[in-house]
Amino acid sequence: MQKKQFCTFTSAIARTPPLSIANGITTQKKETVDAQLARVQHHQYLNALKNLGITVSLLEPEESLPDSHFVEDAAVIYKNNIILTRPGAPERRNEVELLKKNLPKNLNLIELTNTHATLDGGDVLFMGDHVFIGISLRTNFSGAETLATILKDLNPNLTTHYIEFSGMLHLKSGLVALNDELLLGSPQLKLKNPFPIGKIIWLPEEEGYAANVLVANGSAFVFPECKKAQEILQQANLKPIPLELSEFRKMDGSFTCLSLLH
Ligand code: CIR
Repeated sequence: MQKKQFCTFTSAIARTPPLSIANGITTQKKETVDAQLARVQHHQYLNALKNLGITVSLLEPEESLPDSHFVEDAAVIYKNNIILTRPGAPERRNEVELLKKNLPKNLNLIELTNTHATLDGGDVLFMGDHVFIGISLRTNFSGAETLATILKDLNPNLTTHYIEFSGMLHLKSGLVALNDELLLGSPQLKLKNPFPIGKIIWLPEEEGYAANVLVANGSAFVFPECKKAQEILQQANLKPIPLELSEFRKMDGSFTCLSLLH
C-alpha cells in the first residue's frame, strides 16, 4: 500500500475575523490593525486552501470574541476526532463553546473535563507517530497530560513528547513539521532540552517569524518576502504558496492558527 502523503487534507474549518479583531490579545507593539484588510487576507488564505482541493467550512464572525478566527487554538483534530481544548487565556475560553455549535458531523467530539488543564491547539504538533506538546504560557502540564491520555486511547502507537520552551507564544509559532522527519524552526524559539527526534532546519534570524508555515497537500503557505524559508520548502519537496498575513501578525497570529484541517 502506498504511504499517505504527509499532511493530506480534504476539509478545513475557519471563521471570518470579526471587525473587533484589534481587541484581541497581542504582544506586538500597538500598531493599527485594519479589519477590512484582515478580511481580504483571510479570503485569500481560504482561496489558497480551496485551490489545494480543500473544502472550507466557514463560520460566522463573532464580534464579542476578537481572537475567535484563530480556530486552531480551540481544538485539536486527530484522525476523525475533534478534541476541544481549554485555552490558557481565560478571555479565549468561550471560543470553545462557540466552535462546539458548528462542528462537522463526520468528526467524533471529545471534550476536556479536567478544569486544571489549559491547552491551546497551537502547542500541538504532530509528526508521524509522534506528538509534541508545547508547555507554554498557554498550555500547562496538566493540559498536555490530559491530551496525551486522550491521544493514547485513539492510537496506542503514538509517542508523546512534552516540549518546554520560551521565546514564542505557541510551540508551532516557532516549529512546524515539513515531513515525517524534518522540521522548520525559528531561532527565536528557545528549547529547554534537545529536540527528541527528527532534524530541525533553523531559519536565519531575520526570517525567524516565518517558521509557522502551513503544510497541506504538497504545498506550504509562506510569507512572500521570506526567500530562505521558500528555498527550504522547495528542498523539502513542498511548493511554496506566498501569502500576506500582515494584519494577523500584528495580533501574534500566523498561517496554522487560521484553520483546523482534517
Ligand atoms: C492570542 O494571543 O491568543 C491570539 N491573539 C493569537 C493566537 C495565535 N494562535 C496560534 O498561534 N495558534
